[in-house]
Amino acid sequence: MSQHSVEKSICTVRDALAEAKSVVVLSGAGISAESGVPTFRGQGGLWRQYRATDLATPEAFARDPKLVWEFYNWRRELLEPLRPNAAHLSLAKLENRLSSFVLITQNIDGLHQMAGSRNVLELHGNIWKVRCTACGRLTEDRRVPLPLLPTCEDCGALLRPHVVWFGETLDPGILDRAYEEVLRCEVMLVIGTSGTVQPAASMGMLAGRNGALVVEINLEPTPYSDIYSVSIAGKAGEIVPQLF
Ligand code: BJW
Ligand code: ZN
Repeated sequence: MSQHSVEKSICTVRDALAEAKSVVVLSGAGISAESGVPTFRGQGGLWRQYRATDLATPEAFARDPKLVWEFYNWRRELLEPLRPNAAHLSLAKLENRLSSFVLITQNIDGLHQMAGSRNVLELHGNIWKVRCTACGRLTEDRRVPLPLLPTCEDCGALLRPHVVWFGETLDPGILDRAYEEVLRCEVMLVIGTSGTVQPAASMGMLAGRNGALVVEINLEPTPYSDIYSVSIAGKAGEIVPQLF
C-alpha cells in the first residue's frame, strides 16, 4: 500500500468519523502488540509456541488445571507491567466526542479500560477475573502470581480464568449487545484482528451489509481486507491517532 493511498484512506475515514453519530470498534490482539502484548497468530504469536488445544480449551483445563493455570499466571506476569499505547488512548478520546460509541474487544488484557474507555464489551472475558467452576461466582483478582490452585471463597470449588476458550459459547448478554451495536452503527473500525476466530470475525461483514462504512487497520491483509470499505495497512498505534 503506497503512502499516498494510506493518506487518502485516512482522509476518507476522518471525514466519515466527523459526521458519524454511532461508531463501533472491534479490536483484536494487534492493537495491544505495540504495548508489548504477544499476539496469537503470526510471527512471535502465542499459538506458534504453544498448542491452543493444550491450553485454551475446557478439555485442557479438565485434564490438567495446574498446567493451564501456570500458562495464565505466566501471561498475567507478562501483562502486569504493560500500559495502553497511542491506539488505546485515542479510542478513549474518541468515545468522549460521540453520543454513541461501543468498543467491542476480543482482548482479555484490560488495556482499553486502563486507557479510559468506558463502554467496552469484552467478548472473550478478562484475564484479571476468576470464575468459580461450580457456583459461577465472578471476582477480580490481580495477584501475580495467583497461588495455585485457586478455590472459591463461597463454595470451595476450583476457580478458572474468566476467559472464553475454544468450543465455549460467548456470554449471550454481551454477544447480543455486540450484535445490536454492530447492526446499527454508521462506522465500524476493525483494528488488529486476524479475522480467524468466530463469531467476532464476521461482525465487520455484518456491519457492512447493514450499510456501515467498515474500516480495517492491520499490519497484514486479512480474509476480509477486500470486503471492507477501506483497509489501511499499518500499525494501530500510528494509524488510529491520525483518524480523528
Ligand atoms: C497489528 C499489529 C499492529 C499485529 N497494528 N495490527 C464458525 C465457523 C468455524 C468455526 C467456528 C464457528 N463458530 C465457532 C467456531 C469455533 C471457534 C472458531 O472460531 N474457530 C476458528 C479458529 C475456526 N470459535 C469458538 O470456539 C468460539 N465459541 C463459539 O463460537 O461458541 C459457539 C460454537 C462453539 C463450537 C462450535 C460452533 C459454535 C470461542 C472463541 C474463543 C477464542 N478464545 C481465544 C483465547 C482467549 C483466552 C486467552 O487469551 O487465552 O481468544 S483464541 C484467541 O484468538 C483469543 C483472541 O481473542 C482470538 C482472536 O485473535 P486476534 O485478536 O484476531 O489475534 P491474532 O493473533 O489472530 O491476530 C492479530 C492481528 O493483529 C494480525 O492480523 C496481525 O497482522 C495484526 N497486528 N500487530 C495493527 N501493531
Ligand atoms: Zn463457588
